Amino acid sequence: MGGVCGKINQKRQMKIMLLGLDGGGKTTILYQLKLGQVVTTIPTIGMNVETVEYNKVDLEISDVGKGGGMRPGADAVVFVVDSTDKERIEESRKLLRNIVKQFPREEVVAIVANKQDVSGAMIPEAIAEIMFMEFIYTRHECQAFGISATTGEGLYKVLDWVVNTVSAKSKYVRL
Ligand code: G3D
Ligand code: MG
Repeated sequence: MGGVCGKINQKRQMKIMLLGLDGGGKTTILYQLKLGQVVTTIPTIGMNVETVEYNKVDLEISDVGKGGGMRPGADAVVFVVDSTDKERIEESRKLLRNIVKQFPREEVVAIVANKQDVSGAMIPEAIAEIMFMEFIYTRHECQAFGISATTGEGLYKVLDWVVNTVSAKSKYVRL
C-alpha cells in the first residue's frame, strides 16, 4: 500500500544480544527464531549472528559464545537462564551483574527463564526475583519471561516486548 502507509512501512533495525551461561539455550533460541525467516547468516568465531525480520523490524540477533560479553551498539540484551539448573542460578546472577556493569544506563534487558517445558523447572517469577536484584540501582528497562526455546513457547512475547520497549526510546524515532 502506498500513501500514508509508506511512512509506517519504513524498515528499522535493532541489535539484540543473547547472553547467559553455557547450556542455557542461546543457540537453541537463535535457531528457533531463524526458522523460515533468515535474511543473512554471518558466521563469526565465537559468535553466531542472524537477521530475523519481525513486525517490520530487522532484528540482528547475536549469540555470543563462551567468554563473550556485551559489545557496544546493542539495543537490547536477552539474558537466558536455564530454569532447570538450580545449582548455577547464583553463577548466572553474577554473570548478569557483570553484564549490567558493562553497558550504559537505560538499556533494555529481557530475562528469559528458559526450559519451562521441563517439569520441576524453576518458575519465571522465582528467577525474576533473583535476577531483578541486579537492577535495583540501575535504570534499565527490565522484564522477565518464561519460555521454551525447543518448542518456541513464549519466545515471541519476548520479541514483542523487546521491539516495543526499544521502539519507545526516542533514538528510534526517525522522521
Ligand atoms: P547455549 O547456546 O546457551 O550454550 P544451547 O545453549 O542452545 O546449546 O542449549 C543447551 C542444551 O539445552 C541443549 O541440549 C538444548 O537442546 C537444551 N535446551 C535449550 N533450550 C531448551 C528448552 O527450552 N527446553 C529443553 N528441554 N531443553 C532446551 P543438548 O542436549 O543438545 O546439550
Ligand atoms: Mg551456544
